[in-house]
Order: sequence, then structure tokens, then C-alpha cells
Amino acid sequence: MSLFSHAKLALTVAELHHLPADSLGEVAFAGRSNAGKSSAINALTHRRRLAFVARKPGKTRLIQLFELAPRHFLVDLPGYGYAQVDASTRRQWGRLVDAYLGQREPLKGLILIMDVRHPLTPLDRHLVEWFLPRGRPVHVLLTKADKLSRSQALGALRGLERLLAAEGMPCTVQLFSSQARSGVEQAQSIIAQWLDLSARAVKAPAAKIKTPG
Ligand SMILES: Nc1nc2c(ncn2[C@@H]2O[C@H](COP(=O)(O)OP(=O)(O)OP(=O)(O)O)[C@@H](O)[C@H]2O)c(=O)[nH]1
Ligand SMILES: [Mg+2]
Repeated sequence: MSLFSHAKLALTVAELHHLPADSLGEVAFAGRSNAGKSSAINALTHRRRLAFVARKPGKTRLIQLFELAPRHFLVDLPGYGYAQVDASTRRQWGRLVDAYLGQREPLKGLILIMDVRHPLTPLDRHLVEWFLPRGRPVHVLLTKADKLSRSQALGALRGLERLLAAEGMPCTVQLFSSQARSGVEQAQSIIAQWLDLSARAVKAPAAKIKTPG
């Protein structure tokens, strides 16, 4: 059994002070509304419905925590950029996400989910530029890769890598598909490293996992 198969929904919160006080490590999933954050968490944890996948976009309005190992969590953040919500609701989501990403001490890194067909929208760029100076890593999942041919998807990957390098944004990037379950092991090994969890418990080939420190 891999580490990720044991995940369970631990907590849903609307306010930061309800987050677990004794958390040892968290990896957050952020991105535009409907980009595929909740689906990615389900693919990574080998579940169909651990995280709620909305039929309509903009449904994840709360912070959901999934426990991978005792006191270690994957964190599903509300998506940004959904035009159909009123301005005050949008501000409230923004405040919650900004406060979480800006202040949460156990946060080890950010998994940024982008639709491979729409990489690095202005809102994604804004988030990366704001978050990177905080000194924590960003790993981009270019998801819905199943919607493109292999060569188109690779073109999008290389294009984004070049753009991030040219702009001095040191993020790592990979292709991902929740539907095809591709890119899962690569993402799992990064999350396990960030959380400093035993690599042996993860299915990814041992050679790909750097020992922490
Ligand atoms: N083809 C394909 N569809 C996907 C993939 N990932 C997500 N989707 C679809 O995209 C839609 C949005 O997925 P969610 O996982 O709910 O997206 P989200 O980012 O959590 O959305 P919010 O919670 O509203 O911010 C759903 O209809 C999913 O089935 C993927 O890898 N491939
Ligand atoms: Mg969601």
C-alpha cells in the first residue's frame, strides 16, 4: 500500500484558527476554479471521491484537509478567478487563501494546478510572484493533459518551463492527468519529499526520490 492510499478527509474549515494547531506539515493545492485541484487530490490518493469534484465550477469554498499520515495533510484550497460569484464572496475567498498561503507555518510547498490548455494565466502569475518570495517551493501540475496529444502536451510543458526560466520564477513543472492517472507518481514523490515522509511508503521508484536534507 502506498502512503497516499491511506488519506482521509480530516477537516473542513472556513477560518484559519480552526486549522489543526499540532500539524507537522501541509502541502496546499491552489489554482483557478475548475482547473482540477480536487480531481488531482483524488488521483493522487487513488480515490474517486475523497475531495469533492464539483459539477459546477467554484464549489470548493472552504479549506479541506486530507490526512496522509498522522499530522501531515494535503490541503485543497478554494479556486480563484471564478467570474460568476459576487464580489464580496470573491473577496472573502481571497482573504482566506491569502491568509493561509501567507501565514500558515506548517506549509511546506504549493502544488499549483493549471489546465495544460491555459498555462500561467494572469492570476496564476500573480500567485506565483506573491508566493515565491516566501521561500517555499512551487510545483506546477499541468493537468487535463489527456485533452491534448502527447506532442502538444510536451510542447506546453517545454513552453511553460522556458517562460518560467525567462521570468526568473524557479518553479518545477510536470504534465498530469487525473482522468488518465498520468504523472501521479512524479507528483507523489515531490509531495512525500516536502512532507519528509518515508519514501518507502510511496509507490514511486526509489531512484527518483531524493533523500531529504
Ligand atoms: N479530462 C479531464 N478532466 C478533468 C481532469 N481533472 C479535472 N477534470 C474535470 O474538470 C472539472 C473540474 O474539476 P475539479 O477537480 O472539481 O476542479 P477544482 O479545481 O477542484 O474546481 P473548484 O473546486 O471549483 O475550484 C470536473 O468536471 C473534472 O471532472 C483531467 O485530468 N482530465
Ligand atoms: Mg475543488
